[in-house]
Amino acid sequence: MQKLVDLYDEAGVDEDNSLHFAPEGSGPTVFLFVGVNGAGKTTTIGKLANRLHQQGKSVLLAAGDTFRAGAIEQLQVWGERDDVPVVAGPAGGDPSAVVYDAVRKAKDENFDVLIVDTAGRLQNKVNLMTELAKMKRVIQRELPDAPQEVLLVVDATTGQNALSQAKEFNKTTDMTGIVLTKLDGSGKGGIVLAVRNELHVPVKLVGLGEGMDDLSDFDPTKFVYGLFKGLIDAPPADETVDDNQEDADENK
Ligand SMILES: Nc1nc2c(ncn2[C@@H]2O[C@H](COP(=O)(O)OP(=O)(O)OP(=O)(O)O)[C@@H](O)[C@H]2O)c(=O)[nH]1
Ligand SMILES: [Mg+2]
Repeated sequence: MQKLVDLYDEAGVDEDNSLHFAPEGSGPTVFLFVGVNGAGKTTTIGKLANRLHQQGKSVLLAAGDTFRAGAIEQLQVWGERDDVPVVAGPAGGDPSAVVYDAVRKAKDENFDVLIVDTAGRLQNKVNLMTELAKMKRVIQRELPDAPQEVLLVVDATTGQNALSQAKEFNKTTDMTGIVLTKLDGSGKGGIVLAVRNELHVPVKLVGLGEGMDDLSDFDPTKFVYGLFKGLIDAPPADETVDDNQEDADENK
């Protein structure tokens, strides 16, 4: 088992799993979330905003999914829950205009972090990729060092399809990290190993449920054990059981 963890570690030598922020005093940090519909972008944004807000950072959300019915309201509900403001435009409106307004507000009002939600689906895939590239340009025009992270959200239960998704998104958005969601479900996310080996993009966050606190930093060791659980019979925790057994034996 340790060998598997070592293999994983070797594949990720010099891998940086941490989220990158703008240096103190150099303007807001921007995180852009991308991924197919249903992957968990909006939910992850809600959880991450809560975490950052709890850490004392001022957080602003941008409702860049103007396409799917109810998407703006979904982000606004998270904003209320997290107690962070949300910049939104009209349903069906131009997502880049919303992003522009949000970046201006984040700059003018000195927010620490701006998190941008995007659509998982537009009229077609080409439109989606064009729109994402445009949003990124709008951000960069106002803040040359942003976005500090472009995070691809991947549903751990989607298997092989996740790899083609990742390649597609990577072409236009140059992602900096992966968020692996729904690890609480039956999917173990083995596909992430493939994504990482082919695209060399680290997993930075994992989603473990639908609740506010169900977000965790990525821990490669735990992840590998999770993947192969059931194939091996001696996870490290068993040592404790053995100790107890010895005690029980001594007490006989
Ligand atoms: N069990 C579980 N469910 C999750 C997790 N993350 C998201 N979900 C659920 O997955 C569904 C889709 O999540 P969303 O956040 O709306 O996904 P999205 O990527 O924003 O989707 P679109 O807005 O349609 O592009 C929701 O029902 C979420 O509650 C997770 O880590 N675990
Ligand atoms: Mg969404």
